[in-house]
Amino acid sequence: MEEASVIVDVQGRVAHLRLNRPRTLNALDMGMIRAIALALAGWRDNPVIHAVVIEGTGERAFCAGGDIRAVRDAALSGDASVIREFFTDEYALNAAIAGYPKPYVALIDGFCMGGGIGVSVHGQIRIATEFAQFAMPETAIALFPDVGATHVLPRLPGQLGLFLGLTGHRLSGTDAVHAGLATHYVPRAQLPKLRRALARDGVAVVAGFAEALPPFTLAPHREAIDRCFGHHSIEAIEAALAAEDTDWARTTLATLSNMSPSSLRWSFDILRAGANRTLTQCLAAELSLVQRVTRHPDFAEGVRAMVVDKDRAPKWGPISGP
Ligand code: QUE
Repeated sequence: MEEASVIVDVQGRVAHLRLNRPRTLNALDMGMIRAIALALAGWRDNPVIHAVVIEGTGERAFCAGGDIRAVRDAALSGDASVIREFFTDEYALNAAIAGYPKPYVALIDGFCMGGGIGVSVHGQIRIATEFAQFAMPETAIALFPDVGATHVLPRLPGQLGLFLGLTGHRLSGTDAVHAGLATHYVPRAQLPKLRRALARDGVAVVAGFAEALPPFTLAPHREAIDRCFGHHSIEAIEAALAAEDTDWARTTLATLSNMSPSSLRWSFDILRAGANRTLTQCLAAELSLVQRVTRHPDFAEGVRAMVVDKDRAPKWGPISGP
């Protein structure tokens, strides 16, 4: 029998979900999304279960994203219903996690990107180790920060969320706590002990495992981030970065120049709009936008360059709407 892509088991008072596609860095496919949603629904009103813990198998990833290759294949063959169903189920899962009536704990010990952010950040407790790497890298494949990121990112301090969502900047575990994407920093070596304590005593034990943080590595750039990313358009942000005359600003401008110029614009617009929307409204707007952008030629080209051929040299088209 094929091994389960989500391993489900109950240890003491705590139910565990383990994302189990380590060869694809636990990227979420349709079967995994449905398995997580079904398990959560079953535990919701089960009085034996006091909390849910989600983690990834393998050493490298919590969850590196979604099955974006399948989405590209569906887009290229004109199969709109596959795309609609995938994102409808994924975003419904993100909403179910946000509204879950019991503590939901993500143990993030490796890559946590895209869809991985969506199955962790909406939960009450997000524990990051020294091997965690958080990012929303969608502008590199001409998508946009989705899975509820249009609600989460605009609520981070200052313009930090817009910076993260447009550049795809990777945050370490401790930086993710500083930014507000994670809630606690716990070293990998402590995870076995933490799992046992969770099963025995519940989520109250988490605070006792959390360790002090080194300084935020973006602290020296926080003012420049707010100054440059506070503008009203991508052109104005790029002009502000060009005027800074620092290595950080030159690197950031170079990063933006690799992204789909169309994607930067629709990502900017939906991230700004998300500041004034509820999570439900954000997910509805994302579901509408994702069905349009996955038909844009930049999306198939971006996934080709970053995921399929891995040449990292996308040939973007001229700026156009989704
Ligand atoms: C930007 C992205 C994604 C990406 C690479 C980028 C993304 C995504 C994946 C991914 C990772 C592992 C897999 C997979 C897809 O890569 O969103 O199928 O096994 O899901 O540069 O946004």
